[in-house]
Amino acid sequence: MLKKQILKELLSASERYISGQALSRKLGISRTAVWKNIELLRKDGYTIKAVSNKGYRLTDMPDLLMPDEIMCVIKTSRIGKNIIYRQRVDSTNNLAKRIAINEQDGTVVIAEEQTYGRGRMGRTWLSPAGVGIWMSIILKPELSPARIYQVTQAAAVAVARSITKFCNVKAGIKWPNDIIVNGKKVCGILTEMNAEQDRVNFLVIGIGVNVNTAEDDIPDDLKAKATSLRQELGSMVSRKGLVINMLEQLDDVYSIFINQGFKGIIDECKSLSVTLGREVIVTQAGHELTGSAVDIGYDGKLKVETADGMVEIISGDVSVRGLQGYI
Ligand code: BT5
Repeated sequence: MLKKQILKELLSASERYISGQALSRKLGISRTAVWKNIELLRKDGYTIKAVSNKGYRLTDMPDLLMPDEIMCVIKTSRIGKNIIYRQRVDSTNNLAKRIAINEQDGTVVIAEEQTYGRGRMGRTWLSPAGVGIWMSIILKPELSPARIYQVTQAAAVAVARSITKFCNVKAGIKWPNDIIVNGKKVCGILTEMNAEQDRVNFLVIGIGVNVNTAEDDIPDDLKAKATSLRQELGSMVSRKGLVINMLEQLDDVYSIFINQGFKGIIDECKSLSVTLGREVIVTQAGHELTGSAVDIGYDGKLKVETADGMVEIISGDVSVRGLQGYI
């Protein structure tokens, strides 16, 4: 707690030095306690310069997704007020599901590395250390389990918005859960829930973003489909800055969804879509259908015009002609 308060003071002092005396006065603690917590911050990887008669100045920060730093600056009403951080975990979704019952709505689990990152239907999600954003958000909405697929789309809107704004590159949504930049996937979303027949106990929204992954670190069989923001922008991206922005956008879009329902986000869903107006192949429980993606309904279902008429889809694997290798 003290460590977090001192970090906050150092961050707001920016380029200026702040004296140990000023810190001890402001936080109501002894100068020894100030010094001890400065040492703890240094152990976490912060470079803090100490100059006699001037005080302390933060000169460098680790490129780690440290919760204290995120919680200090984030401006949200619900999401990210509580952040649980791990260097390495099997899957942030697994950890989130294990602890969700006892954690508050909006709790975020973030890891630097996942050893068993998961995609949908038991697929593997590559999550190497220090280059991505691998996080899960615990939500406790009063929502029928039948509408959970809409929350995935709300999250996709927030992620696409955030990447577009923060990285200044156009990110689109491949319905329902992929975020696409320049025709390739940079992010996937995995929503899981714990529910009773008509009541959701909790939801876990898992978000995986390839931020600074180098081209060589993407396996050959994925190169045609997957990319990272670093590859598309030609420069490194601050994971911390992006995570903060993303949590703020998630908080905003989720509030709109809770207050207004899916209709509050439908326009943005459509305008960010890279699926609409394209030929698609949808695979659902082993069945395949081909058609043209013509609309997203007010309930979030994808409307596909097929040779046999209009079909409405809630979930499934969608291949879009012209994207990720579908010619
Ligand atoms: C997804 O599944 O796209 C959902 C991914 C969710 C990952 C997050 S990370 C935090 C949280 N914790 C978890 O354990 N998971 C969530 P799906 O649509 O099924 O796509 C999976 C497919 O994408 C794989 O079969 C690969 O073909 C491909 N893939 C695997 N790793 C990838 C990566 N890092 N980037 C892009 N594509 C990848």
